[in-house]
Amino acid sequence: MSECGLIILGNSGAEKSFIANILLNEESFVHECSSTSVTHETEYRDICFDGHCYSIFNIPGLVEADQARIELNKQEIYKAFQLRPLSVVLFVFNGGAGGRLKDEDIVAYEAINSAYNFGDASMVTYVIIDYDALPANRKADYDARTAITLQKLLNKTHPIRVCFLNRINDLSDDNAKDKLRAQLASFLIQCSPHNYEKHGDISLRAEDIRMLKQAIKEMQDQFEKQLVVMQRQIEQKQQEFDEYKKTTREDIEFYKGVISRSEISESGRICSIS
Ligand SMILES: Nc1nc2c(ncn2[C@@H]2O[C@H](COP(=O)(O)OP(=O)(O)OP(=O)(O)O)[C@@H](O)[C@H]2O)c(=O)[nH]1
Ligand SMILES: [Mg+2]
Repeated sequence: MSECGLIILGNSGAEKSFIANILLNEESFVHECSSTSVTHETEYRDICFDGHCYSIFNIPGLVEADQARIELNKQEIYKAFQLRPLSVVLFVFNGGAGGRLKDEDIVAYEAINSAYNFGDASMVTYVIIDYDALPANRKADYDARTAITLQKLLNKTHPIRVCFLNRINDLSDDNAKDKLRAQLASFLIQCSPHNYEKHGDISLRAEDIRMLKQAIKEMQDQFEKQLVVMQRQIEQKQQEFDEYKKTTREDIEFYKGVISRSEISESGRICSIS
């Protein structure tokens, strides 16, 4: 059994279950294009690759329109941390229309952060930005701008570690899935697990969501203006991303091999938590 969790958080539709399945190289968890939330109960599966073992959790999103559902979602999120306090937490943000970060995603992050105190250290929060509506040939400095904006919106003084994923257009394209898996795996290997203690409850009330989203929107609008005078910082950051992409290109080939050889552990069936 794996002692270390891989807790994938984010809102409904952020593609959490899809990402978990890509890592597992199997359609283990249900993922659907749906106007309502798909995952409602926390479940997990163990996986080992390259000597690293994790319990990958499939967890509901947090934000929903009604309070009763939010309360249920909170409980499902607690379960994952109770079962595997030592975890790597990946928070999935979507690059929404026009490439802007979704206000709702920041609201969800802050609410969960209020319970688990992700803190400021770059080691604690690992972020996946899943490009939703964006073309692969987006603006050259998009990654840097987005990472810097996110750092600001999440109120971190240290840079956060971000993995940018491209959307796969054809879900039957196994090669594209292999590439995505390798990209995720090489990012994951660099993420150190942290012991998460619950300091309080996840703080989110349905009636406050609209106001919270508006506050984030205003912050994002304001910061967009500041970015104009941050060109040098953006260029530097983009260089870092470009360098990283170059060095991970070989890793992608490496992980393709490692993961295809790896075996899901005996206890690798889906475990539901009641
Ligand atoms: N074509 C394509 N579809 C994707 C991609 N990533 C995710 N999807 C689809 O997006 C939809 C939503 O993803 P899910 O993984 O179900 O989202 P979730 O975050 O688990 O959502 P909840 O379970 O409601 O919390 C699913 O239909 C996925 O198959 C991609 O790269 N390409
Ligand atoms: Mg899901």
